[in-house]
Amino acid sequence: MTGKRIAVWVAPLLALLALAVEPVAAQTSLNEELIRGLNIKLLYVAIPITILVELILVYTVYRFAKSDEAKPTQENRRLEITWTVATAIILLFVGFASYQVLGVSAIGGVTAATNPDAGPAATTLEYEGAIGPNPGENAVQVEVVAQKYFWVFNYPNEVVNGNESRYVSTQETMVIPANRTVYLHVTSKDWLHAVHVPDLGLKQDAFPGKYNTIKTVVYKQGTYQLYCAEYCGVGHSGMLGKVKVVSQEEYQTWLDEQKQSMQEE
Ligand SMILES: [Cu+2]
Repeated sequence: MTGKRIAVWVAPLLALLALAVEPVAAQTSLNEELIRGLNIKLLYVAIPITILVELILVYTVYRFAKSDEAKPTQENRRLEITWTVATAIILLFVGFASYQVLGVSAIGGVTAATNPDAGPAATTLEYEGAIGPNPGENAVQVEVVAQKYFWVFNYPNEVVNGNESRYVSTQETMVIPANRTVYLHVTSKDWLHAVHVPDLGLKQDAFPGKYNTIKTVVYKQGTYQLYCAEYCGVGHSGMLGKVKVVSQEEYQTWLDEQKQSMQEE
């Protein structure tokens, strides 16, 4: 290969790699930012390929429409090498870009493998599978319990009056602070449900008898819609909730108020 030909191959490869590591603009949450960023990167690659393939198709139809006898292409080594290398470059790009996103525990899953020194998970049921935060990670832990047809959000670390078995617990609206790591221990009390907050890029199955932990950092304060994303019966479409993201101060005030009102009960 001549220097010029190598440059023809290397230049697009470098461009693709640069695109793969390029950060995208801040979104609502870490999860949403990573997922959307990957989608856009893949779209940048997919659109030119689509246009190229369609152009070749239209050209071929036009050019050979009047041929009586189609002549098949004989062996063409240069063409074969071209499409093999071009496909390899694209697949490498897709693999590299996807791995960068899937390798992040907020997307790929908070598993024991990625989190061997995990601290204790704050849960209230005797189930397996919940993974706690990393050491030194100042995280909020919320237990998300699905049930026909509503959501319960427990804050087991936020005990009321020093009584370990009494903790802050809410229904319908989960309150979390912005810009702080949040671990959600998702489970169910009856059968299959799934927690889904599309605007935050969060989705996880709720299994009875087992925890699935997901993780996020929300950047933007606001109220986000929460859905059940697993058909669970006649009340499924009404199995809704809200995620209210507030500042750290507001979050603390809200917790104190909850504890106060529970003490008075
Ligand atoms: Cu459900």
